[in-house]
Amino acid sequence: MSKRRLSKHQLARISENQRKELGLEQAHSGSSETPLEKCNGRIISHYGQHVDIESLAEEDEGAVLRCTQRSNLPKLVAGDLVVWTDDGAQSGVVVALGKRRNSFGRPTIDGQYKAIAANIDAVLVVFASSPTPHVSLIDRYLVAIEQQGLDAVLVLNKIDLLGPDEAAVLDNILSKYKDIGYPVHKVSAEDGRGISTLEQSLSNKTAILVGQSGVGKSSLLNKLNKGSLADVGALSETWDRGTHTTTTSSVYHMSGFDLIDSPGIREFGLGHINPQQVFEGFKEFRPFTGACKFRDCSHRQEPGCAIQAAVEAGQISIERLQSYFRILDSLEELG
Ligand SMILES: Nc1nc2c(ncn2[C@@H]2O[C@H](COP(=O)(O)OP(=O)(O)OP(=O)(O)O)[C@@H](O)[C@H]2O)c(=O)[nH]1
Ligand SMILES: [Mg+2]
Ligand SMILES: [Zn+2]
Repeated sequence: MSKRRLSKHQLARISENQRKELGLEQAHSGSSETPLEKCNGRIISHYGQHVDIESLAEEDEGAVLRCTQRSNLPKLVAGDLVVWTDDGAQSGVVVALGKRRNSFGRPTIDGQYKAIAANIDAVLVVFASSPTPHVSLIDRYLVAIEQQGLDAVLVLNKIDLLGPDEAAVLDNILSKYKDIGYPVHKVSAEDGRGISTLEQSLSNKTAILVGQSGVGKSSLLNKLNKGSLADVGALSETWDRGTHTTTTSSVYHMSGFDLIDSPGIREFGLGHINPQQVFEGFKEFRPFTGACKFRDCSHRQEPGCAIQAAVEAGQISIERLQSYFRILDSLEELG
């Protein structure tokens, strides 16, 4: 990425966000990790052996520099606040990582949690009519998002492509999530519908776009920016899928908020999550915690099951309960 200068307005906002982060962090600090007030940079993206950081140092605030990182540090991710030192040649070394307020991530192949981005306020789960959306993928995302204590927002993109039948099916899906309490947005990165409402909801936040390859995450970012920033790729001609155009997560400054674009995925594994966390990840189940007759109720066929009763009473949708079972079954297969 080439070095770019940010506008005065953007610089002012970064400092403001930075101060906000410091305030938050000091309120519940007490850890031995690097205090955030010492941080002078923010990771914009991670490429192979390098990271691009945005300087938060007074002298060159907003400048973007390519850095290496000390080998004792964990893998740095977009949104991390760090301490870097200048090596005098328009580049630098990251020497410390500030305490992460939170992170969003997914498991590695051996089931270890791996962060994708840090210090975020909302996760935008993007889906579209094409590639075909899978409700169980949405639910997997929601479990992972809930487990990290982050706010989830559902974004249906490409509404310009919907015929009436398809629109009705998707509306039905969306209304279920709305009932649970998740904000939902229907947008088109093509014709701009829904974009300004989405934009308003992101004010002063740092949000990350996640979802399958090809659903239009980068296109949405460009539309929200009113100009082209991120590369967009066509869908595969043979398969109903994207072509993995975005290859690394990157922070972009928009007007009044920050957006992190992330690479699309095919599957979202939950190898880092245990069955109890899956239950908690279905947030409409939580009021019924401990209410079943049997303490180890599987909620499948036991008598006196509060979850089954809630389904009967229309408080939990049968689709979500089935999705919960599917996720549990997939965890068992793993292991
Ligand atoms: N009709 C229509 N096409 C869209 C819309 N948004 C994106 N597309 C198209 O969908 C394709 C994929 O868009 P991208 O923005 O690259 O998708 P992505 O989610 O960033 O994909 P990855 O980077 O591979 O994860 C491109 O051909 C876009 O032009 C939309 O709202 N309507
Ligand atoms: Mg992309
Ligand atoms: Zn039960």
